[in-house]
Amino acid sequence: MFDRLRTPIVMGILNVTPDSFSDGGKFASLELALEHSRKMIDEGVDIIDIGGESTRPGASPVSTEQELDRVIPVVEGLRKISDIPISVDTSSPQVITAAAQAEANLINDVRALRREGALDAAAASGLAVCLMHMQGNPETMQINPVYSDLLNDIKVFFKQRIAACVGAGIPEERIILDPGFGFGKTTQQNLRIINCLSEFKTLGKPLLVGLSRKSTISKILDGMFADSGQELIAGSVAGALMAVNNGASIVRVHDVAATVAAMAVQKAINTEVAAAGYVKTTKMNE
Ligand code: 7PJ
Repeated sequence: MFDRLRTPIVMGILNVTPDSFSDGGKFASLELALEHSRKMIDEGVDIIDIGGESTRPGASPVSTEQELDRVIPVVEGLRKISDIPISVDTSSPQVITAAAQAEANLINDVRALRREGALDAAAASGLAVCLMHMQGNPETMQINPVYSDLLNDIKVFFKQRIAACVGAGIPEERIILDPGFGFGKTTQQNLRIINCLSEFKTLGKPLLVGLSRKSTISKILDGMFADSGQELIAGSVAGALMAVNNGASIVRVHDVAATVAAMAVQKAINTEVAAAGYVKTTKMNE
């Protein structure tokens, strides 16, 4: 699905929850969701990740009905106006199936298809899947996370989930891995994951990293500035660049324009070629 795209890939976040991490539910209605999607497409986003369940620390679960109501109309609406690749951030088998029918391209599951029925739904959908590592669940995951060996524990988890996917009929080539920055990890563990990201490359799968505007970034910056919000964007962009230089193929971000620009400079330096190498193709349907 990604062959016509440049790498690294910028995944733009489209939250359709009333209590989203930083969007404050601003995109809760279809029109606003599509407007925000158009803006991200203009800014050069490669794939849009639509999520209807808040997985912020302490968040409580959402019903299947609610999630379907929030997510599917946005997938259908976006597919009508654009051929941009669409990812759906879900753990629910019903949402996976409906997302595939609505012509989504990727299932992004923070629970790595561990919910009952999710593996089979994902296999039947024929879509690519992103398997994210999370210790515990969103309600309790930030209460004293403990690992015997952080990187190895995550690697073992990835191997188990890859085996489960393959067993269910999901081809290896459709699997993306994500170490789950902020999901059952201390600040220091999050930093180590980014610093040692290349360790996960041995599994031979593309890596996705999401650190945009997360609390580890704000903790690093805490007290340095008056709180303008700008520093959280700059900090998130810096984190995304580090993730890419350490092997991430996909970065999941709120701030598309800033990330695309920063990555163009990063690529120019890495390749010693001044051209950003990014030719904007029209992704809007007329
Ligand atoms: C992630 C995610 C992440 C993947 C969220 C937030 C919290 N999916 N969904 N990776 N985070 N794959 O955006 O702050 O890190 S929700």
